[in-house]
Amino acid sequence: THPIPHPPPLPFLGNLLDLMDPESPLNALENLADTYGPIYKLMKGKTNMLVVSSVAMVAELCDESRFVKAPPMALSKKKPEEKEGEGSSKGKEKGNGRPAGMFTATNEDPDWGQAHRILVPAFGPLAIEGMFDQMQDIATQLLLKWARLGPSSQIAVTDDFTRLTLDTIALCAMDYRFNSFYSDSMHPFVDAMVGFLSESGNRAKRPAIVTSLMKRKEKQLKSNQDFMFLVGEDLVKQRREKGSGKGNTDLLGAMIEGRDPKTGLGMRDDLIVANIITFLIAGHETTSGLLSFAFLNLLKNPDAYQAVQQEVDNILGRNAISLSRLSKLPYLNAVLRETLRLTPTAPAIQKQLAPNCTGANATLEDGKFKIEPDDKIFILIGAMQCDPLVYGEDAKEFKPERMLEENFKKLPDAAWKPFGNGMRGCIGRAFAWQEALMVMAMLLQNFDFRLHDPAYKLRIKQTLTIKPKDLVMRASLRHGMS
Ligand code: MNH
Repeated sequence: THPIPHPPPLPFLGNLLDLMDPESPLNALENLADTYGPIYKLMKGKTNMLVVSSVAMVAELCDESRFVKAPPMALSKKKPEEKEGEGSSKGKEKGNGRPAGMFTATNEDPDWGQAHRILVPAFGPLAIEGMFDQMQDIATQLLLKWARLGPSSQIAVTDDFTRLTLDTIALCAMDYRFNSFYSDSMHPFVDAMVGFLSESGNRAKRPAIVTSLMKRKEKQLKSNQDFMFLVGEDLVKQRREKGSGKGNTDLLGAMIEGRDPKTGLGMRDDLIVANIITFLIAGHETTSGLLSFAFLNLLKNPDAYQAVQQEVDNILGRNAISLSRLSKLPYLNAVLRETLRLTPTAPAIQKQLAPNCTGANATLEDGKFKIEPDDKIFILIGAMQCDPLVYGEDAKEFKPERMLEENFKKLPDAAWKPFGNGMRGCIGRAFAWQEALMVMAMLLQNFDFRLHDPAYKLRIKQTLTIKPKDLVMRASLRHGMS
């Protein structure tokens, strides 16, 4: 075996300082990959973090019999303490007294298995198609806002896309309206969520010992979390009282009424609440980032912009959007795929060795690099998706053509993983895709866009996800309002 390259660690802080890039820790990790190669090691506290960025090694990491998801450090709770009984746990026994939502749970957590089995059909193609009208409702609010603002207004792109995606997931998941387009200040739930996310993100960058000294931050984090849970509990209670009446197109209804085919049991209320919060968080920042980067790419690449607008005009004309027309937009699909290749908005995922994985299986590149059971393996999705061995020397350029179906099909499986992998891959993928296609199509159909500052240069704003920083556009209606 070969030693895994690594920058020199510092006593006590480990390699933490290497992550202290003024722009973003992600940037720092990518720069280190340029120096140390497609696999390198960082010491963070007591654990080693292996950072991987080649398609070949990611292909191995996608083998679910050898590697499993390691729940993200920034969000993970303390270890679950002893659980009572089997199957669905009593739930109050976890580190902070609350169960883990699907995103943060481990594979072994019976709460994950239960939620997964109940929710996979609720996120399936038919259910998502059933959400079309609600998605369109919110998209129309955005359209009207930009139409009324008029061509001389400066549009804060990521802010408005965040309003859109948040209102969309809340309406589709639980029939609740945040009405973000009707107020300058955010809904109190959203404030709590933003506070919670920003402190969770900051924690990932600080040594644990520093965080443990910041009592005020600790209290704030907890009170934000308490508030989200209170609102969530209230929503579940109200729904139980009035019944869903919406069938299974609503995720809250599916969780309240659904039974686990394996155990016959329904989900506990505290688990439903944890997952509602998970969907609101996982379901909005990523999609809003995707939409923002997609517009930036189009505005920086006039040929692609023209091609996609032409396609939208050919297929939609001035007609209302429908599901069947949305399925006929290959170039727009390619624009979204290429955007998530260059700037995957969930920029990294973590793996670790599967339990009982030993010998040659516990290595990468045929025995070359040995992996230890405690190692956390960090996949830099963006760097991996620019692997020159797969994407060539122009890998960093925006070229939607390489993502048209006939070319996309020929890529190695591991070469495009913005939605993660296998059974722990994104459950909201079809939801996000339908929403993004619809919004892009509606906006391109109705507006001409330009950058407020034609010289805008991309800088990344990183929280748990990434977005383009300070992106400002102007929008003018192409035809009158109909
Ligand atoms: Mn989503 C998991 C990316 C939209 C809900 N999502 C993941 C993972 C990635 C990801 C990557 C895997 C994480 C890991 O391996 O640790 N998700 C995205 C992107 C978009 C997105 C790039 C939009 C673009 N996700 C959505 C939407 C929802 C959602 C929309 C909900 C409505 N995602 C989830 C959930 C999981 C997840 C829940 C965890 C699934 C599981 O582990 O069972």
